[in-house]
Amino acid sequence: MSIPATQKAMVVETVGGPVQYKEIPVPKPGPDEVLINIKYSGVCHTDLHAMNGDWPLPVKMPLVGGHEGAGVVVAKGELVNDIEIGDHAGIKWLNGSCMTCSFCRQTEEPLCPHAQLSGYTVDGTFQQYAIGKAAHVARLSKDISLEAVAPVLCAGITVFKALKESGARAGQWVAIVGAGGGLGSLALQYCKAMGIHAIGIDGGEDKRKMCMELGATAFVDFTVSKDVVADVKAATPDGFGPHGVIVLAVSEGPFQQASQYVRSRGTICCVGLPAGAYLKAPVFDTVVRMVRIQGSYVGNRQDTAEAIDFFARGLIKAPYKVVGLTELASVFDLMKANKIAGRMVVDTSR
Ligand code: 8ID
Ligand code: ZN
Ligand code: ZN
Repeated sequence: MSIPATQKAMVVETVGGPVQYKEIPVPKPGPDEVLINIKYSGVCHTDLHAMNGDWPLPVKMPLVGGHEGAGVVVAKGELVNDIEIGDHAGIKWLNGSCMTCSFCRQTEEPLCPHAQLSGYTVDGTFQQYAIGKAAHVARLSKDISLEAVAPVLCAGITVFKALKESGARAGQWVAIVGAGGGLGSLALQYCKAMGIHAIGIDGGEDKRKMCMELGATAFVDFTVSKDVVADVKAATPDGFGPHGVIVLAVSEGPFQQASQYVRSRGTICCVGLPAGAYLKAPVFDTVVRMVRIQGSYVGNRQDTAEAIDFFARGLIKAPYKVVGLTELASVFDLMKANKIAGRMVVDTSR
């Protein structure tokens, strides 16, 4: 396989942007790494946070963002022997971890203090050739569509993990806050596949229509509802509210609102990462209703394999739209305005 010396990439030079289409060198994989010819990459809201330097976590600059990259392995280091040139593979948020700390030893590698993050602390997938640690790249069978699976590599893994963390079982109810977005649309499909009733919460008729088509049992439009709390509770058969809440929204309000409609004994899983936001819930209510509030952060290698397996079995079909890599800036503009229903995926060849 011939590998060019240079390639096309979208590069952010300074915090705050903009993203610029550039010709940059193709990186060389280290001994435990693979080089993947990225064909498609999903665009996650995290990529926007990275460009804007929103979080209390230093971001690499200049930066090639992106962490939902699917493609073909074109080179590998000498220590890599369980993945071959020509195999299909995906680069996810967790690019690598130390494998020896107490978190890594217990397959809690997202908590590794030395973790490398794709499109954040190391260059990611908004380029034609990207590097991943062989131990962490997602294995993809060749019959899987690379463009369709791309969003699963962050959004899918993350919501699948959050649903597991929520403890919700088949037949129970979960509210998906931000159901019309990238993570949300996949969450609705995982709920459906897992036999969980989903109450989608988001804004606008387009998102309502999409959420109902994706299998939500009910939808609450937070932009028109006079009382979101009452509407969410009323969507459950006994009116006591959902057993789980997966908060994916990129604003602080819904994180605090969730404690008002979650069912007693229920779990609120915080997944969205709005800049500078804080959690606030009444202590009295949290105690006497035995509410659990917790964070959920991507997934480990096993969650990755399982999330992809759901997709490979044809159980996960969330809407996505493919545009050229050169259009990344306009994707970010739509994302800022909350105008993307589902996921946008960039094609690195154009
Ligand atoms: O591991 C993690 N915890 C993880 C992994 C991946 C992504 C966390 N994230 C974070 C991202 O960094 C981002 O902060 O999850 C958040 C959502 O990512 P996304 O799904 O990629 O974003 P999106 O496609 O823009 O969707 C967000 C949706 O939230 C809705 C918007 O309308 C949009 O559809 N929303 C908002 I903003 N406020 C809402 C509200 N009050 C709301 N929906 C309901 N109620
Ligand atoms: Zn992501
Ligand atoms: Zn570690």
